[in-house]
Amino acid sequence: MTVAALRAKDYKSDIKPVWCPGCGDFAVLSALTKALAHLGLPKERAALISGIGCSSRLPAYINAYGFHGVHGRALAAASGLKAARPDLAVLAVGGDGDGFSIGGNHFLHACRRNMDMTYIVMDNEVYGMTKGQASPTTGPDWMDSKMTPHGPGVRRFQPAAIALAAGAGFIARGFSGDPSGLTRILAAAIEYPGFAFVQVLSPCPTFRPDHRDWKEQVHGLEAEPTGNAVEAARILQADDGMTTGILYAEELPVWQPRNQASASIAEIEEEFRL
Ligand SMILES: Cc1ncc(C[n+]2csc(CCOP(=O)(O)OP(=O)(O)O)c2C)c(N)n1
Repeated sequence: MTVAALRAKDYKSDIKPVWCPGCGDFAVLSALTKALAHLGLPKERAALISGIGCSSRLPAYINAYGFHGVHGRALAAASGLKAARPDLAVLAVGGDGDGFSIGGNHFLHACRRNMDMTYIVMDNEVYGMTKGQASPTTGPDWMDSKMTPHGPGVRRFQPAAIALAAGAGFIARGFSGDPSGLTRILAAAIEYPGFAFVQVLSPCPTFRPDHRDWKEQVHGLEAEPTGNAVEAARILQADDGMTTGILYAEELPVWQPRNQASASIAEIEEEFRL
């Protein structure tokens, strides 16, 4: 019996997104379902893991396995799942606050551990869910938050450069206003054997209406994706934060737990009995 190919809409759950009108995350959801359909990944082979935030709601809108965990811990949960179920395509998703602030330490170590998973950060340079505080990627002089009325005043976190320094082998940046470019990047990230990091510039029209001009600011990487870390460092040094494309892709040793033998719940209980 042949199984009918899945279409993008087959990966959409019947839960209606509660994102604000114009939120860039709608386009990320749609690009992701298209990438999954393009790859022909069966729904029962995909798992989406998130922390907390508007963007972290995404797993609820995808018709696959999903886990909506605690703030900043998407990568920890995703790593545990991948260790236990290496057969699954594991995707961690969330926002810049979730991933680079409270989850920043997990981001660094996920990059260097290089488990085979995809990490999609919908970067809107703000904490959307908690109504618009500055995040690590907010510029130093953004003054629209009552929490930082004079601007955060600190340098931005540079997710792509930091991922490279921490040892990630696949680093890309997409834009929700370029859905077909984003679909291609997401498909390549899911296919990549190792930790694939995708920063998606995904505007929050509610708290960052100034991002309307992102459309004019983004520009595609002119060079072919490089597998040379020194060349990638040069690209990222010159990067204005708006360069889209696959910025670095090199296959590196993938970490997996040595002992895949699984214990029964009874055996685990026995081991921990006092
Ligand atoms: C331990 C903990 N601290 C703080 C919060 C409050 N909180 C919920 S979402 C969030 C930030 C979300 O921002 P981001 O990850 O950028 O996602 P967005 O909502 O912008 O998509 C914060 C601080 C929380 N839920 N748990």
